[in-house]
Amino acid sequence: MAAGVARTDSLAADFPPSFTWGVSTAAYQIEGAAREGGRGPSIWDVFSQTPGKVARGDTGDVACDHYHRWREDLELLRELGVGAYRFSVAWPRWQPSGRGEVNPAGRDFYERLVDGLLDIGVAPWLCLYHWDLPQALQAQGGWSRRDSVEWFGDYAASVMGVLGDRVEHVAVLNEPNVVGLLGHLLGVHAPGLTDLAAYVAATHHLNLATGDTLARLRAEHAGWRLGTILNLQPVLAESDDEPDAAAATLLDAVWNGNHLEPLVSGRYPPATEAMMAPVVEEGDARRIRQPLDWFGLNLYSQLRVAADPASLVGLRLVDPPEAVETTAMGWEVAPEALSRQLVEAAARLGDVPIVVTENGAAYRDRPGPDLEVDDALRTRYLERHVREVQAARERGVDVRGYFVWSLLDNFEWHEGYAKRFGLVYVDYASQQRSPKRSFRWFRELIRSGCIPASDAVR
Ligand code: IFM
Repeated sequence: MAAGVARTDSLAADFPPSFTWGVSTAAYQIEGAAREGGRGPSIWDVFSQTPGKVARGDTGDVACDHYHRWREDLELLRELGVGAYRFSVAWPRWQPSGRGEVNPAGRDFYERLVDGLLDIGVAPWLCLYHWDLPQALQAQGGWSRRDSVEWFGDYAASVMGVLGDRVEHVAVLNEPNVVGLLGHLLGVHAPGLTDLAAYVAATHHLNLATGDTLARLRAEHAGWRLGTILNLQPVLAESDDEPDAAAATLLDAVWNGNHLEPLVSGRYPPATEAMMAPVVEEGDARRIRQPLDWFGLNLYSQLRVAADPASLVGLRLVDPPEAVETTAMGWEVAPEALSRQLVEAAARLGDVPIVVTENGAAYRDRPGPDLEVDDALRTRYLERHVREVQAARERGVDVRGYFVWSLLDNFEWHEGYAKRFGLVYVDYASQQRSPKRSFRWFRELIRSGCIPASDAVR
C-alpha cells in the first residue's frame, strides 16, 4: 500500500487498467522563459504586460520556469504514476512570428520533453493551441481573420511533422469558446477585444481551423489519434419563467453550442445561427464537421443565468444559493454537472470516446512547514468528480480517461498566480515544488483503480 494511505483492499477496481489517468498543463501557464530560446512574443505577453489586465500585474515571464525545470517536473509525473501528460506547444516558441521557419531551440525543447516523457513511460498528449497566439499574427488580425485557419493548419502540420513520430494523441484546440468569448467579446483575456464582430469571426475561424486541421493531419498520418477539447457546462435557468428559460437557451448556445454543434452537425444552434451567418461561407459546414478519434471535455462547474433586459445581451449570470460550496474562483462546486455533461455530450457525439481533459479546482492553499499543503477541499472535490465519471460510465458513456487540471500551481490567466489549481504547490520565489495531499490521493487512485475516500489519504 502507498505510504500514508489507509484503504481496505480487495474491492473490485472502479476503473479498468486501460483507463487513462493524466494531468494537463499549458505552455504559457508554466514555461516562463518568455524571451529565451528564440521565442517570439505572444498575445498573452502583450496582454499581461498591459497595466490593469492581470491581477497584481502578474505575467507569464517566469511562471513555473518549466522551460528550465522540465526534468524535475517529469520526475513529479513519474512519482504520480500517470499514464499520460497533456501539454501544449507554444506557437511563438515553435514559429516566433507564427509563420515560416521553425525555431531550432523551440523544436529542441519539445523534442526533449516528448523524449523524456517516453523514457519514463508517460504518453505525451500534445495540444496544438492553448491560447498563446503569436503577436505577429494578432497584428494581422489574429483569429478574426479568415487566413488564421491556414496559418494554424501550417503550424500544426509543422509541429506534427517533427513530433508526430513520437506523439500519438493530438488535441487541436483547447477551449475555443474561452478564446472567442473572453478574448474577443468580454475583453478579459488576450487579445482583450470587446467587439461582437470580432467574436463572431474568431469563433467561426476557430471552428474552421479545428475541422481543417483534423482533416489535414488525418490525411498525413492515419495513426494519429486526433481530438479537440471544449469547455462545456450545464446552464441552469434561474426560474421556469419564459424569459429566464430563453436566457438559458441563449447562453447554452453561446458557451456550449457554438463549438459543439458545428463539430457534430456542421450547424450553429438556432439561438445563434443568425448572429453567425455573416461569416459562414458555402462549404464551411462540411469542412468543420470532421470525424474525431476522441473528444476532450473540460468541466469545472455549471452556470446559472437569468434574463436581464437592462444588460447589453439581455441576460446576467446568477450566483448559486448561499449554501452551495464555491471554489477560490467563485465557481460553484457541482460534481453532478460532470456526469450530466458527459451524458449530454455523448448524446450529441454518438460513438466518439470522451476523455475528461481537465477537471480541478483552485483553493486558498495554506502551506505549512516545508511547504506541506493539506488541501482537503481539493482532494474532496476530485473524489466527488471522479465518482461522477464512474457514474457516467455506469450509465453507458464511453469515458476513456480523466486528466486533472493541473500538475502544478501556475499562471491562471487574468487572475495571475494567486489562484492555485495544482496537485503540486509551487513556491514562486524559490520555484520549490511540493506535492499536496491531493497528489497523494490521485497517485493512490491511479495505482489501485479504486476511488480512495478523500479523508483516508494524508
Ligand atoms: O487554467 C485554465 C486552463 O488554461 C483552461 N481551462 C480552465 C483552467 C482553469 O481556469
